[in-house]
Amino acid sequence: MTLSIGIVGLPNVGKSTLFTALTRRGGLAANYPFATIEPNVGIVEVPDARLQRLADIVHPGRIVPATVEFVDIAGLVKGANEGEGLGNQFLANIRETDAIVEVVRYFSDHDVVHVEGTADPGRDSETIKTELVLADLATLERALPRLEKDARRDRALAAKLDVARRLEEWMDAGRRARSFEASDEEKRLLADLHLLTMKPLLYVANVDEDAAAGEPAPLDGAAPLPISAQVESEIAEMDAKEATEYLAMLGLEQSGLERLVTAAYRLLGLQSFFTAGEMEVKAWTVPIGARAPQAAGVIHTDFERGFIKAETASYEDYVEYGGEAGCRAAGKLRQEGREYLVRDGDVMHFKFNV
Ligand SMILES: Nc1nc2c(ncn2[C@@H]2O[C@H](COP(=O)(O)OP(=O)(O)OP(=O)(O)O)[C@@H](O)[C@H]2O)c(=O)[nH]1
Ligand SMILES: [Mg+2]
Repeated sequence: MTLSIGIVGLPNVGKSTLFTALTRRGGLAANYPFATIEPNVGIVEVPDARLQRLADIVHPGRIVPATVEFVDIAGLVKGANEGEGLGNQFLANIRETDAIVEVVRYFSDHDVVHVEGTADPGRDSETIKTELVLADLATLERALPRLEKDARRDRALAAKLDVARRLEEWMDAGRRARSFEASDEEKRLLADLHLLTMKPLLYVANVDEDAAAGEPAPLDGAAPLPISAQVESEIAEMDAKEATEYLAMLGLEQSGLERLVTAAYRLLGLQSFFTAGEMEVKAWTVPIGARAPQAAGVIHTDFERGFIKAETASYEDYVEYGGEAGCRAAGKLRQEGREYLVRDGDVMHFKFNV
């Protein structure tokens, strides 16, 4: 699975600068509002230092990191739902993403125009929230007549209609779908509406260089992740050693990409496990709480169907005992069955039969 993340925010807050730095792909960043019109889509390898350590042990033909897709769209302004700015039709490009990153301007460069005159993170994030809620309400309003019609024909759809109506009322008060009080079962009924405010949301505070290691004030009760898009675009041009030194000078241990991906994994309840063989060392992504056969299924459906067992070592043991043979000799290679709950960093070797 490739995790996909949509980037939203006001115009000129640094979305494309961040996107370009993250994807090193040359998306458009420019000092005028609405620089981005067509959405930029970029796939990024998830940095994970553990992959290299594993490769040093097994000397594989290649290393295959997990990937994350970022989608950078046009900025939203107040009234976008009524066509202000470039309108909100670009939101369609992030309907299918797994999560939303909202870039909020905290940096203080007077040369960079702010669409409201001055940056005010609280007000700005409120504006975006309103526009996303209004976009979702429009989606609901389009869906309801059809649901009503279908529910008359098929009684099984009555529950869905009921929960959609209650959600509309909830959102009419300016609230996100995600905070809607409903059972998980009811929320599942709403999944095919792909509501934007139902998705997990992560705020990125685009801060000044010297605040990149700080703790920006919370937004709507959540702690934003401080990232300087400027710094990220500078380190995107550096080699690894230079980048590490520069980050250290700013009080940072990890790049914005690493911190952003870590935060997104945490937000979405995801973790990584590894396979390590002669052909490749590879990182895979599974939900926390996944059992061994489900992890096997991420690699191949046959692995899940014919699952027998998973020979598993923790990453730490794998490194300490120099690989699978060493772990086996030290009694650190576990034979795990169907009920095994995969842990972050597990190095797994699946036995299956099809
Ligand atoms: N000083 C400073 N300037 C920044 C930073 N991030 C972005 N900028 C500048 O802000 C301007 C807008 O950046 P973009 O990345 O194009 O902004 P955007 O959010 O994609 O804007 P739209 O596509 O118009 O919605 C550019 O001139 C950037 O150089 C930052 O962290 N610090
Ligand atoms: Mg842009």
